[in-house]
Amino acid sequence: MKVRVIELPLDFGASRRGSDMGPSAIRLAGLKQALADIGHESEESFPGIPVPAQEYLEEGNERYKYLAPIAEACGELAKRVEKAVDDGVFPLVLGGDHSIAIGSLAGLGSAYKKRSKIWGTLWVDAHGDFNTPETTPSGNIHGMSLAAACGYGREELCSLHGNFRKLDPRNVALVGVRDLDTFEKDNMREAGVTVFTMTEVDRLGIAEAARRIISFFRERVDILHVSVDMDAMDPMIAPGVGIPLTGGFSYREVLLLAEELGTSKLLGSAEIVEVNPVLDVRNQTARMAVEIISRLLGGTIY
Ligand code: HAR
Ligand code: MN
Ligand code: MN
Ligand code: MN
Repeated sequence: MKVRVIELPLDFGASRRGSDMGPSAIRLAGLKQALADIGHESEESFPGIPVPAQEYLEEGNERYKYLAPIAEACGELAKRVEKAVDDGVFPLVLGGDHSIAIGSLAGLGSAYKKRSKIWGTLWVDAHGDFNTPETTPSGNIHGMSLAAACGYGREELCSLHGNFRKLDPRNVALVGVRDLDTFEKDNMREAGVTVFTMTEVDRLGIAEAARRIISFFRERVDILHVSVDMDAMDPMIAPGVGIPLTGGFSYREVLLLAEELGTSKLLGSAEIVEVNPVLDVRNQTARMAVEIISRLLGGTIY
């Protein structure tokens, strides 16, 4: 299979800067070779998507900071993701902070709509990213991206790349979740997304949780996107993220989940976000990202 790597080095959807260096850290950690090792040819989406530097931008409204430049960059990302699906290659999106998912999900929504395919998203994250400008405690758009794709939030984000709801929230599951804002929970309940909290993973064990996640999608969708926020991992294995939060996935848990997804034949695209080299230790988090990508794309130990 041919993998097209699409990078969006944008970090102003979050407060902690530095995730704009994520894509180059992931490349440096050996992404191309890791893909080749499991038999995938890869190509880059060239030239890169232009992203202005935060220092030269106006923050804009404090309830949705940097909305205009985020919408612009995500619009370009949406085009490229849709084109990758049209070209029959596997879109692998590298962030950047999680606001970039607005672009990925818009591109996928549009690509699958014209094929009449039912698609879903697994959101691997410590957070829900289901705030709206009304509920956000921070004004940071990376905490609103999943909501926007499901049609909740600012028009500029919800109608990006086409005036329709990109993703049906009933076809969304989140896993790794351990930090939700009070009103964000209300948004999620109203939308009807399915949440596998960290508590649930503890109760079931990761093997059973992975089985349930995969059957959830098998029963509902033709094709699955996975969006991996590296803060879903425990900071012991992924310290280089904007918001490290204790109690995340262990090394073996996340690789088991990724491997089960990789062998499920459901995956049509993937995205890795929030690798922050400024906060990392010897590129450990980027290396972890490469291991996760390798499993998601079918890599196994033996
Ligand atoms: N819920 C908080 C907010 O909306 C924090 C969101 C953090 N998001 C990410 N991506 N790091 O998941 O501001
Ligand atoms: Mn996130
Ligand atoms: Mn997160
Ligand atoms: Mn973050």
